[in-house]
Amino acid sequence: MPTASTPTHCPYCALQCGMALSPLPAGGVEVVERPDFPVNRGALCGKGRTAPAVLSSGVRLTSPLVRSGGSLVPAGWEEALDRIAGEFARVRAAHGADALGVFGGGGLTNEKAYALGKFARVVLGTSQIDYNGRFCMSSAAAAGIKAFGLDRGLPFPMEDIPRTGCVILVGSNPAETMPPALRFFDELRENGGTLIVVDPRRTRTAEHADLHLAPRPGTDLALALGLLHLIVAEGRVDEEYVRERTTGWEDARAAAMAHWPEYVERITGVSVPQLRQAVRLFCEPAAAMVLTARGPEQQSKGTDTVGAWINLCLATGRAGRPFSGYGCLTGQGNGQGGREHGQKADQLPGYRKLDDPAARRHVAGVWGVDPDSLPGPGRSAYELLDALGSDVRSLLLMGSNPVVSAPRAAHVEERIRSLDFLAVCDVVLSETAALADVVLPVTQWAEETGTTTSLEGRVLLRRRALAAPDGVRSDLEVLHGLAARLGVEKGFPTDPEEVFEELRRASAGGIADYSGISYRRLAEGAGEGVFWPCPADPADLEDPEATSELTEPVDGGAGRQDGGAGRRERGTPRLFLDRFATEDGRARFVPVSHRPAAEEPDEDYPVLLTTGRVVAQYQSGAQTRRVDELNAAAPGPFVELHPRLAARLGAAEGDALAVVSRRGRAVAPARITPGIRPDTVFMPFHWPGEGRANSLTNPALDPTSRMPEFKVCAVRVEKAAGTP
Ligand SMILES: Nc1nc2c(c(=O)[nH]1)N[C@H]1C(S)=C(S)[C@@H](COP(=O)(O)OP(=O)(O)OC[C@H]3O[C@@H](n4cnc5c(=O)[nH]c(N)nc54)[C@H](O)[C@@H]3O)O[C@H]1N2
Ligand SMILES: Nc1nc2c(c(=O)[nH]1)N[C@H]1C(S)=C(S)[C@@H](COP(=O)(O)OP(=O)(O)OC[C@H]3O[C@@H](n4cnc5c(=O)[nH]c(N)nc54)[C@H](O)[C@@H]3O)O[C@H]1N2
Ligand code: SF4
Ligand SMILES: [Mo]
Repeated sequence: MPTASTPTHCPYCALQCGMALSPLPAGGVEVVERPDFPVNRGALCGKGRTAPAVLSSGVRLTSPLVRSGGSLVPAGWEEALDRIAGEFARVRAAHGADALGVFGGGGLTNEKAYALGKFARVVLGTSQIDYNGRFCMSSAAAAGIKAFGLDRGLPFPMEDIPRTGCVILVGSNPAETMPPALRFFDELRENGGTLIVVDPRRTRTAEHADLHLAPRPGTDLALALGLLHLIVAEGRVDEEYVRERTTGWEDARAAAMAHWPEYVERITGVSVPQLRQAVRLFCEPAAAMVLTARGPEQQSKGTDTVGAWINLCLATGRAGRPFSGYGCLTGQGNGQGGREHGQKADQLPGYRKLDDPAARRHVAGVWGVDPDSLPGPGRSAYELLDALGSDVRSLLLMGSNPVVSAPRAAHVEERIRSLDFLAVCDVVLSETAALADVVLPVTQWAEETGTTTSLEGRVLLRRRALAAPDGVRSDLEVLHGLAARLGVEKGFPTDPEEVFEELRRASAGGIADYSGISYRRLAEGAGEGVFWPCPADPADLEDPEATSELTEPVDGGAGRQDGGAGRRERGTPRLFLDRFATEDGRARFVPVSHRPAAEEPDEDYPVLLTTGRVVAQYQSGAQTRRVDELNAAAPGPFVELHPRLAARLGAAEGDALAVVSRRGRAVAPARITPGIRPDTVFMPFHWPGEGRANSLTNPALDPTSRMPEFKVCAVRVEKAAGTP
């Protein structure tokens, strides 16, 4: 094992901050700064700084567990793997391959996500695979593909943010969710640019803004349409750009013109003067950006909502030009790569479509199987969870904790309990792992090598820095062992680099083309990574057969960019500068109109609930709730509410509040702040049990992305007996 410090990246969010791990004399590692990595320049949030705490044996699983007589008891690896393979074979024989389900995660490395998708299609033969990224950025991805022909969260590096004139940050709270990224917005303002934050709460991010718009949750679509209406009315459309680089403007324009500013004010609660001010700040500088995160995306109309914000960029000529554009701030550590290589229900590696015959032929060729043997597209994440125990009888879960993080969680928990068989691979005994029949303890970020793709589309190498404890195996070893037991001896290597080499070939010629990226190249220099698409350099590939295929142009689509010599080293940091990734190279406007949330307040449920995050906890909290320092900073759930609503309830700070929706009830202490809209309460979703926010949330799905409506539902708030 290395004795010097090993450069790597944080295990948590999509910023993928650079850090180094240094061995400690008494064993284990400590985090040291890596100022050479350009995105965070050494800065880390508390989660990244304390990440090694989850490596210690006190908090993690170090032995497989097998259910016996109602409880989970330690077992050997052979027994545990035999049991899973045996159950999967039995269920498949009795109910068919689609009775087997697989649920993955956006935190898994590219190698794991790729191997998991291949395992489902080739070994199990099931179409029933999806992953938690569906709950994350799927609406932005769908809107990006519609408009630009390609989904890469940010089409430019973060370092471009301080060089634009104005950023509208819609439903994104980087002060809590990506603290080192706040620097880019502060630098923007130091350079004379402006920041507009759109959030129903005056967040710590909004404190950094020049203008804070606080719309009613679930009304971002109307807000964007109102702004576009004003842009047209004030003659601020970039007619030449619209003519030369886009299609579909007339329909989008007509839809926007139906959204009068006064009408939009009534829907959103954002005043007409504020709308006008936002238009002025956005349109006056030479360049501007719109960045969205989960606020506008996690809605049952998230795809249309993001489409409306993209329309705003297109009408004003702010896409595919230097320091301008639309971007989505992807969330999980490998949220970007995790959606490119095949763990999504409708997808094959390289961001290929499972229902595209040419894509099936290419990938089946790399996998050495008959294209006709590949199943078709399966169900989306919530639909898959909802089908557990009925159509889907046996599940393999890797990298998610849906008992805490899925919408309508009590129902999802009940579905999980009704499974014939559940196998979970995790590093800790998560709330979902605790329900499993077999739990497999796996290695973590610092103990294994692998690649992730950050929110910028930057492929990065995480390196093994210490040995894993005895009794623990990697996810790749698990898949290898299960495949062998199910009769597939070859094609599931345990060496991550070998998996990556296959992924390169499988992705070649696809939209997310990684064929020109190698571990060697990723390890070069300061480890700044390579931006996809990065088609292969023929000299790089050993296999001359593959070379001719790999050097074909990137399906004419990806939109050649700041190419030239730099391209081979860094890939493609900036997309769309010459053309968009559509067939005709033009961006497409989408005609969209306002519609209400799936559940609007009424007499019985008069208040809006929205949900999100706090800085010290990560997601379902499975990892961060096991770190003392983070628990001290964020010990439990709370209900954020406005003083006026608190007064109406007769509630004081810290009083136990019961929040009740049509799906369930949650109890947590009141946190009173004038920064939130009086018609809205906010709960973070990091905790299980009584304070579980997802007991309340609405699984209404976006028709295109199948994203659930985490960001708005109707609730009743009452004082609960006792103190929580
Ligand atoms: N500390 C921490 N950091 C994280 C994570 C974590 O769990 N904890 N998770 C990572 C992941 S996977 C993700 S996806 C990202 C998420 O990163 P963000 O999107 O920044 O996080 P959220 O808190 O979910 O939502 C952002 C904001 O949306 C606002 N909002 C709620 N409803 C609406 C609405 O209807 N419209 C608008 N415009 N805004 C609304 C909320 O008030 C909130 O401030 O964070 C990543 N980073
Ligand atoms: N109400 C509400 N709910 C939400 C959201 C919201 O804003 N509001 N946001 C949604 C979003 S954006 C997301 S991304 C989801 C996330 O929610 P989850 O999918 O539950 O995400 P995590 O809590 O990160 O779960 C990851 C699990 O995998 C384990 N793990 C970590 N690394 C590995 C690995 O390498 N291998 C294996 N096998 N396991 C590993 C962790 O210990 C943990 O148990 O939550 C969604 N739920
Ligand atoms: S901002 Fe994200 S990547 Fe950076 S240290 Fe924090 S959790 Fe890790
Ligand atoms: Mo996410």
